[in-house]
Amino acid sequence: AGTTSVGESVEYEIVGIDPGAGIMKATSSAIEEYGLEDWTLVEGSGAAMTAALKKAYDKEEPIIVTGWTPHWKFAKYDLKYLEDPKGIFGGEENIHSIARLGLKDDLPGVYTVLNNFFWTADDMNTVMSDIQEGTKPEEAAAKWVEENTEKVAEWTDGAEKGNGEEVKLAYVAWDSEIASTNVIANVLKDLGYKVSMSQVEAGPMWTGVADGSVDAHIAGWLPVTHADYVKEFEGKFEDLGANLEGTKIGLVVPSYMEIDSIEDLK
Ligand code: PBE
Repeated sequence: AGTTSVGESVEYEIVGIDPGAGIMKATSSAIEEYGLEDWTLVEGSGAAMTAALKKAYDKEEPIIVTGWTPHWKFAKYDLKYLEDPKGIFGGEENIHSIARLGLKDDLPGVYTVLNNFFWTADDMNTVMSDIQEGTKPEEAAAKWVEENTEKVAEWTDGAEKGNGEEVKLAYVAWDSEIASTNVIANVLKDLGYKVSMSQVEAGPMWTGVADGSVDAHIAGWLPVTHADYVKEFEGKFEDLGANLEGTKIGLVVPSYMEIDSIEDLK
């Protein structure tokens, strides 16, 4: 440490992810609200962020990333959220399943599964960690589905079987959503639907459901993280409620860093 400030030690950079992510908007607000005008939020991707984190962590170097829970990085590394006394990043949130208008009539079986879909952070972590350790996403999803037949039976309860009808799911390449979307795709395929998963940015994911070119996404972080998208497309989608409760977003650092609050970045 000595005379080097935290800012100097990380070149006044916060390692971000894809620009459409809600956490990027929240971080920009935090930079403003905490008076961090010397700082830059670097755009990238979820994968680039975890790569940068690994690189720094292995050398015990300082790093500040945009982070969220559930995420495998908390099991793999010793990390902490920086306190956010101004509450810019919101509190605990839930992940919602979001359907296009008309899905209920057009594909009632799919609608029922998405409406019933509910799991825990532990469930998601199991799939995410498998993928992180090298299992292909579709295989990790298939394995979780095989090992959790009771839970899956609750989701498919009362759902009409498919006969090869096409279902279009959109998702963003965030580790949490790669896990969830692969699991739901697996369940719908088992039920007889032909599922396509398109990987897009957050904006197009919400737009696709709103204009009906996509049937659903299961990645609505609410009420705060995706508030702008909800506002923009209000009335053009159906919110099927939470599929996972107790998420969190914020600025994350390795525990070996001697700061505790976003205020310490000033
Ligand atoms: N995330 C993961 C997303 C939602 C899911 C926190 C990176 C976001 O910030 O929009």
